[in-house]
Amino acid sequence: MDQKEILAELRKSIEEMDTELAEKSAKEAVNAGIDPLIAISDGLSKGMETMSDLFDEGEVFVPQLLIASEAFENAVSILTSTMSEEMKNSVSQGKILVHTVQGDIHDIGKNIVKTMLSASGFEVIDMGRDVPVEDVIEKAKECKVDIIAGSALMTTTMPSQRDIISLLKEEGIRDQFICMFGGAPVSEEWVEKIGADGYSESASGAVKKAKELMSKKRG
Ligand code: B12
Repeated sequence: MDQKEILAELRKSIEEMDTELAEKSAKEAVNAGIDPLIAISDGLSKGMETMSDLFDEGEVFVPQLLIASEAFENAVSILTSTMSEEMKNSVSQGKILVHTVQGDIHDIGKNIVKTMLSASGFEVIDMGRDVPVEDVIEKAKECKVDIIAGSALMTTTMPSQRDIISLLKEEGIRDQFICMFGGAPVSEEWVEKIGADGYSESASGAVKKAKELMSKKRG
């Protein structure tokens, strides 16, 4: 099988929620020497995009999304298992704290973003979901992260992203952290309105944005 066929199989495995196929094609990708990032962004993530669209159209439901995301994560751990040694020796792209905001337990998208960031060479600290604003700031200070990245999936929890910016300003440390936000209801306009630094509607876009903001920071 060539690269194109393996990528198509990875995509299909998520669209068909086939964990076995996802693992099998991830192993094939590793054996064929395909860059794990390409396998994730051009294979698995394409499948997840289809699933999200089908959900919006009422063709698939929550349990199917959960099975697809489990297949996604299993495949990613196979794809990235061979990377770890290489990654340890490479210069970190930056330290990034990811979380799902206070009051919000949706973490499928946040986990995909986390996976893509760490596969791209970022040092990722994952605080999980429903994380209080104060805890985010404390951890960011303690770990001296470069970027705070927060996911919100509900209109009712988006204000926590604004509260993070407000608290950073209150403490006089806003300029110490790059703040990036995302999640289905979040938009470029919202992120601009609350005075954050970056937004993306996708996980691969989040990596691109994080790299862009880091290179600005590093000059
Ligand atoms: C799966 C799901 C659940 C699962 C979550 C499982 C889990 N472990 O995450 C379960 C069943 C638990 C659940 C529960 C609830 N849910 Co729900 N859920 C969804 C659903 C169907 C899909 C979300 C999802 O995973 N999408 C797939 C991922 C891949 O997409 P994504 O998260 O958007 O992430 C992508 C981008 O946004 C971006 N991104 C994400 N995060 C970040 C972060 C950064 C920094 C960046 C740059 C980018 C980025 O990259 C990701 C990858 O491409 C949505 C519907 C929808 N269309 O969004 C409703 C939805 C979000 N849920 C909703 C609701 C209301 C609830 C409940 C309150 C239901 C209830 N009455 O109990 C509870 C929430 C409880 C709580 N306190 O959080 C509503 C929210 C409405 C609103 N107010 O805005 C939605 C929109 C459904 C609806 N149409 O009503 N839910």
